[in-house]
Amino acid sequence: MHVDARAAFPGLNLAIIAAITPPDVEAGILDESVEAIDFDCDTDLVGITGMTNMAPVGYHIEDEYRRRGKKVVMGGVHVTGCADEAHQHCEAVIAGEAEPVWSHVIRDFQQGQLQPRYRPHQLHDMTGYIVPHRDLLKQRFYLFPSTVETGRGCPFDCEFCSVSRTAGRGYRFRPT
Ligand code: B12
Ligand code: SF4
Repeated sequence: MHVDARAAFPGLNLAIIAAITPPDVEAGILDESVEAIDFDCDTDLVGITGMTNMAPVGYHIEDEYRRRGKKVVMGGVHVTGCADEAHQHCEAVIAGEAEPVWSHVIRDFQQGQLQPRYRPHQLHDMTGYIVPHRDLLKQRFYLFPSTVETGRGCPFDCEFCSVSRTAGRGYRFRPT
């Protein structure tokens, strides 16, 4: 437990995406909740995640990167439901889980053919789950740096909740 932490938990989504990024592509993670953003950093493609409460800030960050000529793609729970809104701020929206489509996004980007939408047709079955690249997270900035994802989805469908709609109406467990 880190007493000088700036946030409670690190998100694992970008660490998972880094782990499924083709090996010839270098990946890095910047968490705006714990560190300053370097808009002039040397990157070819920026991928942004966020929940609904973070979307306005996420869009602002995307606009700043794009003003500097960077290509931006966005994914996560908010844009999975609001892809048209998000697309006003980025080149491509990944509406759903990254695992089935991320290698296609990278390939299309490398060929200069990014599509406006990537919407996986099925949920990731959680077999062959790749260990997130936690080494890319600044672990000292989190109170509890060692989170573990055990499963996705929910069999209930509470009307106020997005989980069963975005992650499926049932449990998918990660193999022990
Ligand atoms: C863990 C968790 C937290 C943790 C950690 C959050 C963090 N740092 O990431 C804590 C407890 C801190 C937290 C807090 C909050 N949370 Co929360 N949280 C979750 C939970 C349980 C799991 C999220 C997760 O890590 N899933 C695993 C990852 C791998 O999945 P993922 O993020 O969806 O990413 C996948 C895809 O979306 C996609 N993807 C995601 N990003 C990107 C980016 C790119 C570029 C690409 C290509 C793809 C991609 O690929 C990924 C891999 O498949 C979900 C519920 C759930 N069961 O999903 C709620 C959930 C995300 N939380 C929610 C909410 C509302 C909050 C709070 C706003 C609550 C509050 N009122 O304070 C706060 C916000 C905190 C903040 N910093 O502002 C809502 C969000 C709803 C929405 N419309 O956005 C959810 C869905 C719960 C719900 N019942 O609705 N949360
Ligand atoms: S995750 Fe969402 S749908 Fe499932 S029980 Fe909790 S609030 Fe209801």
